[in-house]
Amino acid sequence: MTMTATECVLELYEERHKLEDYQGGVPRWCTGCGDNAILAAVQRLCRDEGLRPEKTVFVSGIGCSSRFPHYMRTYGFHGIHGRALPIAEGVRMARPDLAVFVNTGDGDCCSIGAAHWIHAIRYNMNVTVFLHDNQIYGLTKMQASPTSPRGLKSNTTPRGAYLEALQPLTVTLGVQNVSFVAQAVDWIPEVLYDIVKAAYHHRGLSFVRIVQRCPEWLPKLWEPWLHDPERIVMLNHERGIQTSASLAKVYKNQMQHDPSNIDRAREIASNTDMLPVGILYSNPEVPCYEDLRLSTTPRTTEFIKRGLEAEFDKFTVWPQ
Ligand SMILES: Cc1ncc(C[n+]2csc(CCOP(=O)(O)OP(=O)(O)O)c2C)c(N)n1
Ligand code: SF4
Ligand SMILES: [Mg+2]
Repeated sequence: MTMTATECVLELYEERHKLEDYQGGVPRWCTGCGDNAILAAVQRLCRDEGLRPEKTVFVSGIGCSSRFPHYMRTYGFHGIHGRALPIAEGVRMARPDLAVFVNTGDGDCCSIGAAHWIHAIRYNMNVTVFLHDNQIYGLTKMQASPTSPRGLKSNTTPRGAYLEALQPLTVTLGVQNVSFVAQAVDWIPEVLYDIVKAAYHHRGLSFVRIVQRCPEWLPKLWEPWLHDPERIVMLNHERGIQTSASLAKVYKNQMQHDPSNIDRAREIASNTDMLPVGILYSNPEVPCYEDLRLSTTPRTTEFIKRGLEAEFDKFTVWPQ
């Protein structure tokens, strides 16, 4: 069927979505919660990339941050505590045509979900993961998480947390098949957006740790970094992201870092004296699990029906 020019224009017009088309329920997060900034960046990404709401899924676990899918007008799955990653992998395996995102908290990902986190990195499925790291269990009212700083007083550590904080970047960079690791902070929206965009475009599992402020339970935690921008190191590279000239006037600590260099990425991540912001590592050549699997097992309707029948036949009770 041939189309007239007007019909073509109309069709293109229908495909374009406005920001409001991605906005779901009104967020119930506290005023000043860093989750609001992450939501704004992600909704902007969806609009700019023209993601089709019916072809986009946000999967989460449990926590304040895990309320994220409710605030998107796309498909969503508010899952089980710690289980966002395996749910997202299941979605991706069954529907490789969908864009799949994960929103997970530091408790959700690094505590109860830690085993899934490690294996998800190794499986390297094409999923964009945002770790909302506020260094505390927010929803359940202030228990220490694995990323809480040593000495932090909380309901479960009234004398202060005894252990050094777990570092999500070094853990992720240590896992076989890691393919994309970045770090953002909620209070630099321009860079947060650039990182979210680079993560979305990466083929494979992209892991973005976002330093997210929780003004309700830890209002002072990030003040030193807010008051002294030189404590932040901006990672720049032509294959990563570039700090704009106006931001570079504020964030003067700039570093050239080639994101294909994993040894340097590990060095940067393990230096806890600085807070690197940018893309630490990116390797699009790492195979994705769904590509390996789906290339050998085509998911046609006929194939699925045959598989199901074979399974049911195993339980058939034949009359004697
Ligand atoms: C199996 C299970 N254990 C414990 C809980 C209670 N719980 C709900 S959210 C949460 C921690 C959330 O912390 P985090 O993932 O950091 O999210 P935040 O609220 O900080 O965004 C806990 C322990 C639960 N819902 N399910
Ligand atoms: S408790 Fe903290 S993490 Fe939860 S909504 Fe409030 S500010 Fe955000
Ligand atoms: Mg948390």
